[in-house]
Amino acid sequence: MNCAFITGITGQDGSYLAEFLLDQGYEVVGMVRRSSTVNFERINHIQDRVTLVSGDLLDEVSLISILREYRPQEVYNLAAQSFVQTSWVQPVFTGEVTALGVTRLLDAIRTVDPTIRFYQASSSEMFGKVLEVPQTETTPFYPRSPYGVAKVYGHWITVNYRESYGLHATSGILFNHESPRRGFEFVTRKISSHAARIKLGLAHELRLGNLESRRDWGYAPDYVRAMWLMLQQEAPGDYVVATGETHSVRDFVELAFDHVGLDYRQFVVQDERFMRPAEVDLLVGDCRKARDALGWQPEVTFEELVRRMVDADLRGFGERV
Ligand code: NAP
Ligand code: G4F
Repeated sequence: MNCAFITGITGQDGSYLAEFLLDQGYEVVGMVRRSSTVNFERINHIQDRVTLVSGDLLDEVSLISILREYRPQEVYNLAAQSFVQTSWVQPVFTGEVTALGVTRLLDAIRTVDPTIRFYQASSSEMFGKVLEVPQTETTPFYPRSPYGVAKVYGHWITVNYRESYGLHATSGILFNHESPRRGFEFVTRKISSHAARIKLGLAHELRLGNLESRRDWGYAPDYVRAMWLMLQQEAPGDYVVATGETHSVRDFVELAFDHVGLDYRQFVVQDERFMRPAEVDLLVGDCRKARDALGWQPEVTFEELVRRMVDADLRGFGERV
């Protein structure tokens, strides 16, 4: 039985990837951080089918011990301080986890078993103030946040360990991907949860920042499939994973509120607190390489994604009313 080790298993992507790998017959080992309250909501339903181990990307000793004990063939590094806005408030911490954390894990792999296949969760945020439209694997990076800068470091250290030590180290440059399991602080879930709560009479307004920024939004379960496909390739590499479509935050709001029969203009309030010191105005990816080499393509459309998120929140909040 193949064994896969996932950092960030309690997050949106980690939970979907764990489900996917279990379905493929993998033994799944997931790293969780010690905290005073348990936050296993996204993996409650599979908790008895995965092995959860304590560790932290800040602590290389824990990474080495886990690799020595479980001997995985594949490692998926999904753990990160992943919220862009927080990266301006905690830039050093973001760098420690999201940038240097990658080096700690790569070095643990090099020390324990250099045949392990490694996946790094790189991000379209690295393109930032985009230098080319659409963005591909060769588009130069111009990050616009401490998070984006940290991800650029994570990307290049992955390439460097591949080239320096011959590791099977792959960087998946994933564009935004969402789901009903998305954290409430990210704009899509903030919108879907507010549309549902307003419809149910549980809230009366939605405060947002920049409505004009554009993102290439896909569906998270489609994207974790791409991660796995990358590690099944003979050679490691870099892959853009995206839908090729771009929509504004305003488009997302309009669709979400339309879906519950409301006019968003009556509820949305622009609030300076949610504007960013430097914005990424436009992201749209060209995933031709992933399509040709991996046979990957997205299955859920933007409109369907919005509907699924709003419907899930209507059910979730509806049950609590
Ligand atoms: P998420 O929901 O925020 O999950 C992040 C995970 O990282 C959580 O499990 C968190 O654990 C864990 N974590 C944070 N700091 C850690 C540390 N010091 N040591 C160990 N674990 C730590 O993120 P996501 O949306 O699933 O994204 C997964 C990865 O893909 C992230 O690296 C993100 O930056 C990257 N990415 C995401 C997208 C996207 O659109 N979702 C796009 C491109 C790249 P706790 O539960 O304990 O906080
Ligand atoms: O949902 P967001 O916070 O996602 P962002 O910044 O694009 O980052 C996400 O995607 C990246 C991939 O490109 C990942 F690497 C990263 O980990 C994360 O998953 O914001 C999207 C857009 C931004 O332009 C933001 O300014 O929505 C705009 N926005 C407008 N009002 C808002 C809000 N974002 C948030 N979070 N909250 C608002 O009230």
